[in-house]
Amino acid sequence: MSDVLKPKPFPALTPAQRLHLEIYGYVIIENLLNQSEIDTIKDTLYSIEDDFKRTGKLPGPNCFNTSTSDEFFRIDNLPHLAPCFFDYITHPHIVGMAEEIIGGPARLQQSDAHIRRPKKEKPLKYGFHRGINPAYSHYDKGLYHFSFIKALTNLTDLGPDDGGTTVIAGTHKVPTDIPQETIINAALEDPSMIHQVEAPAGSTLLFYESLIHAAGIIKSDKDRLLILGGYMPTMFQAWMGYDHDPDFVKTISDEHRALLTGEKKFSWPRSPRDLAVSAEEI
Ligand SMILES: O=C(O)CCC(=O)C(=O)O
Repeated sequence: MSDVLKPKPFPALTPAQRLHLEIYGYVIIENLLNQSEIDTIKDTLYSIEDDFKRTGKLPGPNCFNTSTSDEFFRIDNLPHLAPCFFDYITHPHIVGMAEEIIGGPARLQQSDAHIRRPKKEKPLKYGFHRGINPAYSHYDKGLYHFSFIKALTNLTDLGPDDGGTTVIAGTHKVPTDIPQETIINAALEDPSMIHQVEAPAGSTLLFYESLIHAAGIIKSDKDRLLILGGYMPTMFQAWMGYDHDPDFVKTISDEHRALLTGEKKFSWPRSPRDLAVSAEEI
């Protein structure tokens, strides 16, 4: 486990990546994790699932399962459960990107890791949803900043049949005045608006949580594993059930603790980037 937060790049996104996110509501950063990081997270996740199936026990305090079915195993609230989870959630590149989009210091709001397997039952439908109203946004230096950003990294290679995360491009700015079902039905009429992640293992999908998105539909016979962190400005609460583990945060650096607890709250210096500025070398 890495003890101190290494310098976060600023800006963390290239101008092209930042513009892609602005327009489509998401951007894919290929190969953010290396093979050894990917393998360690995958092994940890499979072993948590194996232990749960054998003993019915969770891997530690202050965590929970959103699903334990054969087709979808998900463990929630990760930082204290394994060093590889902590290293992902605090990864300087990921936190740097999150802060660039939020527009100031971030706190961890949510964290979870998933194993998805092909569904036996057909027909299959997308479970499109969004987690937060697009209204929680502001503009700074002409760029759209948002209060809830997710970094979702696929831990398996994703081809067209492997069920990568699927989004309705550009819906991050479509207000809730239009019912979600209406937006989804309109998009389904023209599949060019529905974008699905295809990327090598270790690639990170960065997206505004107001973007309408879904797990993709697995048509191959492969498992799909992922890990994700959700980040918000420090003055926001953690999502229900994702509060930090009080014993664990006593063991980490001040900077890491601040990221997990949001303890700086309203002490929130703004840091807008300029679109023309190149990304800092990582
Ligand atoms: O499984 C996925 O790719 C999407 C995960 C998801 O829906 C979410 O993070 O809200």
